[in-house]
Amino acid sequence: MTRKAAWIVAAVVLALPTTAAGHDRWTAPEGAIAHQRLDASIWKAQARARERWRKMTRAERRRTLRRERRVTRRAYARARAAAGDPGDVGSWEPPFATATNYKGYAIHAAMLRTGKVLMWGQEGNTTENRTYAWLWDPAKGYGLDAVRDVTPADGNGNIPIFCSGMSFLADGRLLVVGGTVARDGDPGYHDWGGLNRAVIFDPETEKWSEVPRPAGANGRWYPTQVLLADGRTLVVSGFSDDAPGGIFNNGLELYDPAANSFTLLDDPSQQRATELYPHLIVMPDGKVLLAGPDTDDSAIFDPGELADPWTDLPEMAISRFGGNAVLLPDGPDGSAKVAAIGGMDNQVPVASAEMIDLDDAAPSWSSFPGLGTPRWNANTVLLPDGSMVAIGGLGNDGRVDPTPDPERAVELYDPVTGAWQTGASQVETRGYHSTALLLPDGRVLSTGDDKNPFASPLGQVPEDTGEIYSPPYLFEGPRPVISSSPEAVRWDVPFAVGTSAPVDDAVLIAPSAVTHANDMTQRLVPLVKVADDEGGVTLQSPPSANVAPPGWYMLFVLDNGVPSVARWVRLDPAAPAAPVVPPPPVPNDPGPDDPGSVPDSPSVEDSSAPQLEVRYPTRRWLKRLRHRGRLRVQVSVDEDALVVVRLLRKTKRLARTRAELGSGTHRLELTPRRRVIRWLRRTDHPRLRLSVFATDSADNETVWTKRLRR
Ligand SMILES: [Cu+2]
Repeated sequence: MTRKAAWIVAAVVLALPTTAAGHDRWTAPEGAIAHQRLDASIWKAQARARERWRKMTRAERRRTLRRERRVTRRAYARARAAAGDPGDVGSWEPPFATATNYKGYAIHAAMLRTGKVLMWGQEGNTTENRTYAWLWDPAKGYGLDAVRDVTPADGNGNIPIFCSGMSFLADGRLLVVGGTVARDGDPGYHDWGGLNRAVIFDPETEKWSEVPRPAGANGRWYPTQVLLADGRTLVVSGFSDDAPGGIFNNGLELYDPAANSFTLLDDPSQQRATELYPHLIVMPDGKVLLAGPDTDDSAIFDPGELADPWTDLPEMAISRFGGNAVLLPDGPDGSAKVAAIGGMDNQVPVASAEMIDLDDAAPSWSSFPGLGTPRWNANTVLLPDGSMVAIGGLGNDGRVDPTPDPERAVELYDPVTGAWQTGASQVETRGYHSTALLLPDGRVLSTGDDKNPFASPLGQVPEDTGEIYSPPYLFEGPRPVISSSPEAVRWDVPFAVGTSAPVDDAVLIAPSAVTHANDMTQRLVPLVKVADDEGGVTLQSPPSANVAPPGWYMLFVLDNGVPSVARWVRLDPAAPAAPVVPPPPVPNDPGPDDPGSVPDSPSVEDSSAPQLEVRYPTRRWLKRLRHRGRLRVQVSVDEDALVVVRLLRKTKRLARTRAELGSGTHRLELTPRRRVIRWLRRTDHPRLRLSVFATDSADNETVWTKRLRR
């Protein structure tokens, strides 16, 4: 950056006191100073703990670890005993080590399409400016045996990529731009400076490669990246490498994977001064929404108008540094709704949230249901059933606080009720520099936090740990299984997926690449079900790369809200034109290929009524109706029959569904009207009855009826 540009930036920083100007500066300069003091106190305590650890004999280290693990086990047992029904609050597994001996903590975490999780942070057992990176392979279990060192290095040594930007390329490789070239207090620096390098991690080879930086490029510390619909990556914000540190790099960059090169967008009309780690999300029209964290970080970037790409939107209500921005799941045509959740405003952690809907005629930020507890540096993870979970964060201003805190309990957002509900508690604090992401098996990994070792119950373990959360849907009955799926599909085409049982929903979820409460990649796209096939479903891929940018996604199918384990599917313009799709079966139609068969005709001798079997969620029927607004009923008949299912209150019919069914097992769905659902939500003990009539073609009828109990 030129000296003039730096001067302009400095002027902007002075003019706008809410613009961050340092690693731990969020708001006013006084606050920045206070925070640096706090940060220094943590580092000093960490340095003392490291020194103690270094001086210990092997036996002493073993004893300390044993003691810490014992206390952790007890804390875990206590948390588990205190938690409610896992079907309501979910459930945590005990912490497991991912890095030890102060090697590092997961400031960054990325879910790779190989099923492994790539993590990295600042190397902790040295005073040098170094990164430690590692791969956790969940298939190998938990703990250090399942972890492999993949620290990036070249001929000149370690590449300090911590505090960089991170996002996936269309082929599944992870692009990492920037990092830390100088820390606050390093020679010549009184604030942080960004690394002027970029690297790519290939999940296939599990190796890093370096991308050349163009002439005139500068460093980036705390930048954000976003993959565009055309496969290029936009890079925004961060501190440059210029001494003495703390100088914003306000130019943008575009990375083009075909040329493996960056283009600088440095023109004043293209530049934008944002808070560090701004939130950037591709919208259904292909433009990029800037959604915080500062109030004036509210704008649209148009990649089709690079000469003058920015259009301001109305400001957010409050500043949300360390808050989350989540693209709220909407229909298969994409979502233009983004929620900004929690964060820190004027040094005060907040529970509130706000949202914007770009489909509105005049979009502006309005209120969104707030969390139950203030959180900054939490992570909010999208779940396959369209709900989300807020994990960790801090409710205080970041001081070392060893006492258990309410932020250790997750909060679950239900889009049907539009409310957050407190869930189960984890054992460790996951605050500043913590990460969380969805695993392909539907569980959620929570890891990191730079207050280690103080985050653990005894505060003495030189380890980073992970904890895994199982959301309530994993306790609600059998999971559907995906038996087959294409590896790659184009946009807007039908594709067949083999499943173990009929399924009602399917979603694609883009894997997370997350750091500093900023998930730069997660996105949930519901899919249209085109047809139920024999042994599976036909789904329609997302309509465009704006709705679902190119790359690898986790495909989940859901049965009554219970997700399968995901299969990896790539959205790729070069995918085979039309994946094999079986024709939708027509019940009772012998088809043109079967001229020998004759249609069943009603038999005059038929005097036996259909055999009827009915199953429904006996324990959860009311919850299903209240939350999902519908109830699935499984009906088995031994001959062709007209089946009518009714939900009754005394003699009043609340819902009905009818279908002509062939011999076999079928699923039917009851969807009462909205006012019935509202009534159910406010009635503790609704007295309802479920009745099923099956009538065959000779008018023989079987009736099944059951009083529903809570
Ligand atoms: Cu940081």
